Amino acid sequence: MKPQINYHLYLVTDEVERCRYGLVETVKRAVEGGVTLVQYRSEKLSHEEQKAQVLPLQAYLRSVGVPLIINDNVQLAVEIDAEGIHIGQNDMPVAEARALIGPNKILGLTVTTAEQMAKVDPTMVDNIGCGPVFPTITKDDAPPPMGVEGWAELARQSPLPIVAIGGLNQERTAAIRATGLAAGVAVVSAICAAEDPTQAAKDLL
Ligand code: TZP
Repeated sequence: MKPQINYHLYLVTDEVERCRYGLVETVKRAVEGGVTLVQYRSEKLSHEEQKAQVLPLQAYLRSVGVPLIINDNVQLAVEIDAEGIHIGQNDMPVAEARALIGPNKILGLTVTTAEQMAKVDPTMVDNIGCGPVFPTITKDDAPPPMGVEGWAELARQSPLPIVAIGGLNQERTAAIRATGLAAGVAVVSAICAAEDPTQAAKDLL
């Protein structure tokens, strides 16, 4: 059975050196504030380094029943039996990713244009990550920000639950939620770089 996912407050982790209290402790504090889903994302580390980092994180998340999604590294997700993966348009084709993870895992896909949205196959994909809504310092190769209206336009065309990402803070998250179109919001720095990740999470609920 596919896990039931609550996308309301989706924490995406940054490289550990940018998590103020280290990876597991930062995530722990954030979950205490209400994070509902966690994605492990590392752009720099080798497979083995990622695995060494993610296993203690997975152990903690399992203990509290919060699902773990792995960004890009489908093989890692399969190896550690994570709840799902998130891939971009330039990663492997969704059908291939779905075949590797099987029918009972969550597959998230990044969409940034109407053309990409029109091609989404809801029989393969479970959720859409869409952004950056605002400028972000976290993703080097991010396309230009689309703004809340641009995001809402894509969200109206989404055949699946859609999550907003990119430069989101308390006020901007409220603007996204006010559209009534978001299954959730995803943040990196608003939580990972916060002095108090628990309070930061609470402020984004
Ligand atoms: N994809 C689009 S923007 C982004 C990703 C992974 C980074 C979002 O990070 P932040 O710090 O919440 O702007």
